[in-house]
Amino acid sequence: MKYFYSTESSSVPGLIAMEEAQIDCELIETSKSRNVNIDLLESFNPLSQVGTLVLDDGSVLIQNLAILTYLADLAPASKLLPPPDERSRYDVLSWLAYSVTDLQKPLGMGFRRKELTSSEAAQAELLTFFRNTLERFLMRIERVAGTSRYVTGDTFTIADCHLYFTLKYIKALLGGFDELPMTAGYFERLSDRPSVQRAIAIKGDRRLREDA
Ligand SMILES: N[C@@H](CCC(=O)N[C@@H](CS)C(=O)NCC(=O)O)C(=O)O
Repeated sequence: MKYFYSTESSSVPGLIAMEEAQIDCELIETSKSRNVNIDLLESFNPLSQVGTLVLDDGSVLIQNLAILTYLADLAPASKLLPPPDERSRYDVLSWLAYSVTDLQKPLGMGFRRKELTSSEAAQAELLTFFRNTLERFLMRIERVAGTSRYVTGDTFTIADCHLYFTLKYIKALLGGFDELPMTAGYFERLSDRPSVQRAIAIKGDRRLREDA
């Protein structure tokens, strides 16, 4: 498999899942600002978005929801996603969908507010709107993170892989998690996870686990 990624982007959850499940993959770094591997990425994904996963049969998979589910199902022993006959599988998918939609969309719009309007007053109103929206949605995490290590219990899953990414940027947009102490603790637990630290340190083109 090949995985097109860029550092500090929504392709990081895929890297975390591969590190966690010890999946071998060729990693291809892309960068729009440095024009690295962009033409190559576009030849596989016309939207030119990362993560883009190219499977061994040459077919292409995009969207975190599908990529993370695929990676977890490749390595069931990793327990990143329970099997289809377990009810808890659908809780993990519910949390993953919440992260890629309810959280990631207002987050992205919050950061791009200057592209939505040139009026500084309107930008400030938009920032308040997106912050309020995110704080309301974050109550779902705040309610569970005080009683369990990860969002669906004590097992780290693909939902946590993605939530690490969204929470990192939500923290930057909100200016911290001062009003959300359980979410702050959960984000620290995610940040301390060795697979997360290895994933965020990945740079350049390389092969994961050549020795595997
Ligand atoms: N919904 C997609 C989002 C993918 C996405 O927006 N990727 C961004 C990086 S965070 C990207 O490649 N942006 C470059 C572009 O759109 O030109 C997913 O979950 O995979």
